[in-house]
Amino acid sequence: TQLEQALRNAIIADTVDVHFQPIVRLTDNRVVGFEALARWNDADLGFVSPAVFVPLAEERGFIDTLSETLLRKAAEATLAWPRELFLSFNLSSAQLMDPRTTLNTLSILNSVGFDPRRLELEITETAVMGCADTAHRIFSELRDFGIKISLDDFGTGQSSLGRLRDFTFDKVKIDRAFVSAITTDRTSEHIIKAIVTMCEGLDLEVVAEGIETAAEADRLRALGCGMGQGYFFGKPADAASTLRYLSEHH
Ligand code: G
Ligand code: G
Ligand code: MN
Ligand code: NA
Repeated sequence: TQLEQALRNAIIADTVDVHFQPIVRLTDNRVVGFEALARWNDADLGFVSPAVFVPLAEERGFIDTLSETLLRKAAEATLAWPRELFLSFNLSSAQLMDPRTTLNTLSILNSVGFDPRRLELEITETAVMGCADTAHRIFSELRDFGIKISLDDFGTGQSSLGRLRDFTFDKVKIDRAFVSAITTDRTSEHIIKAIVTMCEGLDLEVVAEGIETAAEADRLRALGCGMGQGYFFGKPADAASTLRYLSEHH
């Protein structure tokens, strides 16, 4: 298809970019890390969402190439950051079924000079359903090198709790759907409260995603949620803007 060809060309021409969105500690709003997000603005097609081109790359078997390029770019960008913040990177389901993922990831980090202990890989609940054995092995290999694993979009997939029981995670990211309802809907508030309590018991870190207002941040802080991410703290921005952001925020 036209889209597929354009994406292949963009990967070859190295024009798929990576943006960064801040993740803050809610107690004092200090920036503790950034999530890397793929951005592709095609000369002919205009802006294409990663929600479209990531699945396409997976389906056509070039997600590895795309993802490796993005991870390299993201890790390189962190070298200019003024302090040691973590980098969170989204891993696709196809990569969790590919036994080469661990070595590929480590060799990129090694060549860039990025400490694996600063990397977190985000995985959605549906992604770990595909090939549980391979995913288990990849998880434990990655964690042996100090890479952390986050469960992304928590609460919206199928069998969220089953995932928590069957796999070892370091962090849970509460889906935006719960967060955006927290100030208006008691049910969402109770659900978030329960997730926070559960994560304390399981010794998991918690990030609330999609925080857009001060009221939402206040509510989450009061509920004991450790970290937050969303437009209220900062939108995803390119490497240069991220450096500027870091010089303006503590
Ligand atoms: O940034 P945005 O909301 O447009 O992202 C849409 C979706 O694409 C999200 O689910 C996000 O996790 C995913 N995504 C963004 N960048 C990457 C990436 O580099 N790799 C993978 N696998 N998914 C990504
Ligand atoms: O699936 P994942 O959680 O990786 O997707 C992250 C996406 O959510 C990013 O692509 C980003 O564009 C989007 N996002 C981040 N913060 C906010 C927010 O505060 N509001 C909304 N609507 N989207 C957000
Ligand atoms: Mn994510
Ligand atoms: Na998410």
